[in-house]
Amino acid sequence: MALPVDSIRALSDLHPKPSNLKFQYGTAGFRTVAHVLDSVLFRVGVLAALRSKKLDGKTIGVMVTASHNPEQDNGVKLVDPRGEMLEASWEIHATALSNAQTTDEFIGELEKLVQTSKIDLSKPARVVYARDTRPSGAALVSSLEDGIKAIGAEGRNAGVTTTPVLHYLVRAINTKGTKESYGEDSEEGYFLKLSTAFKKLVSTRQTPSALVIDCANGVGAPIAERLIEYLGNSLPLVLENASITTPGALNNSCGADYVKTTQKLPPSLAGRLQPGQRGCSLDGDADRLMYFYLDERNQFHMLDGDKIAALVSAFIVELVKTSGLDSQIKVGVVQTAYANGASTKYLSERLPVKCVPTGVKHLHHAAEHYNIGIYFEANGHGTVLFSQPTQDVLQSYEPSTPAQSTALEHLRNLNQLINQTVGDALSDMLLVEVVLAHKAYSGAEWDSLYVDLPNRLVKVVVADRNQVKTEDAERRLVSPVGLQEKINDLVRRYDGGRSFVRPSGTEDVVRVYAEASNKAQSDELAFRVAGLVYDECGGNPASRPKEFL
Ligand code: G16
Repeated sequence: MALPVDSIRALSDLHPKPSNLKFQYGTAGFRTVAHVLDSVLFRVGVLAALRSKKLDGKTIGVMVTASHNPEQDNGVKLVDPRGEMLEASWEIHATALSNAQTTDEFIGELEKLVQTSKIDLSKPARVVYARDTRPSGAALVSSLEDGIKAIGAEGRNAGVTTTPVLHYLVRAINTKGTKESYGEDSEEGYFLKLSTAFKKLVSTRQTPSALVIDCANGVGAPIAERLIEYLGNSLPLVLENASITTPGALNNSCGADYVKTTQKLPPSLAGRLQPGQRGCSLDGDADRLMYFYLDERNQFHMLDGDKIAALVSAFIVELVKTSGLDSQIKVGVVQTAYANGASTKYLSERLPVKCVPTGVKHLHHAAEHYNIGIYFEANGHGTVLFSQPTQDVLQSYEPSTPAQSTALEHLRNLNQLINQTVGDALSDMLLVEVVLAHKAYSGAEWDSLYVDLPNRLVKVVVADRNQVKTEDAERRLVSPVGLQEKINDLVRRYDGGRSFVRPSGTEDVVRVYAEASNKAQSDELAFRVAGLVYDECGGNPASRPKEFL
């Protein structure tokens, strides 16, 4: 069987590639200003279908979102059959297809891919897709649908939903009717799975006080709204920043990325969050989570992905031990270089910790090496993975005391509560609430597990971010040559100083992270390193922050 070239040609001509642009499938798929993405979406539709054929008709997911990016951006990422990110070797195919200049070149690239990857075109192709609330989403989805149609694949539109729900659906569809069934393949199935497990886990605990959720004016709002119906009164939730139709509101001075990068309360929550009350922020597609609270002096305190990792790890390690399974189940944590030094110290004293490059796919794969692998990026993106053998052990294990039996039951329910396909802000939020309820912790008590080293994250716009190359899980620069030595010289002058530089995978910038033993020093170090990057990498004068001067 051959490619349906005529139909691909006819529809591809309706989605020409902008001639002057080069696309790249990066950390989180394709991501850039929305108005240039039409051809990319069409081609992703065709590619997703080929990926499905390659995997014997398994359903492939496509999510149209630009997550924490501003509203004018959009993007698209592919989801492999178990709900995980697209296999790395196919990222190259995605980039190649997106950059074919003409329809003929595109068809040539497709034929090459079919040959080199030995794709049996007679296999069925199935794609499930969804989008977030961005105004550009509907048109991009229709370009994607043209791609799916052009190659004759079967498409299922999952509508407007969160990235984690789409990942859930992909896994649920592909495991339906098997021993590894992940749940009903519908949004209802997702809500039921999470809420049922949550209610069981907190059934013996007091109902917590209300939690405020900053929905980033994104798709987390309608999905959290529906989750409330399923949770009933087991967890009182107050939704803020839920204006999904207000132009320009998405991720604007709110959301998880705003909280993490500014280390401030979103201004819209001033007066809405009471001292002592817990609050959390989702990002634009609800796969990141940031917690916070105000102390009695109205001071803001952030509880980021590192704090979530610390809270959750301690709880899981304790449950494994109490259940009597500690000789069979090894728990480990995965972080990136962004993890606060104090969190790494706290965690390493308790369990194995590994550092990998930024990006969920790296953390996810590393976490799969543990029986229970906990991974969180400092930006609030993360989850917990229970390996299949571990899930089998949890099912078959026979506890010998009531305490063991309770701990085992909690572990089984956590396995249901946690969306293990990808970081999921709402599932992670329920997980945090479970631990807080069990520990009877306030935000302040949770925060006191360890004290963060002051830190600062800065962006630098440079001529070409791809000139910046790193090694050792992004902790050391190899290019531009000589820059790392200059950074080392600076870092040495700061007490407790640490800094690293890496190119962003989602924005056209270079990121600089620095920490030191006090706030003024971490800020100064970050800006001085940013100044070095600016000078050595051809910084864009328009973007030169005044702090560098
Ligand atoms: C994406 C990835 C995250 C990663 C982030 C880094 O996040 O999914 O794992 O931490 O990009 O972005 P950058 O490379 O720009 O620093 P998201 O939430 O935007 O999909």
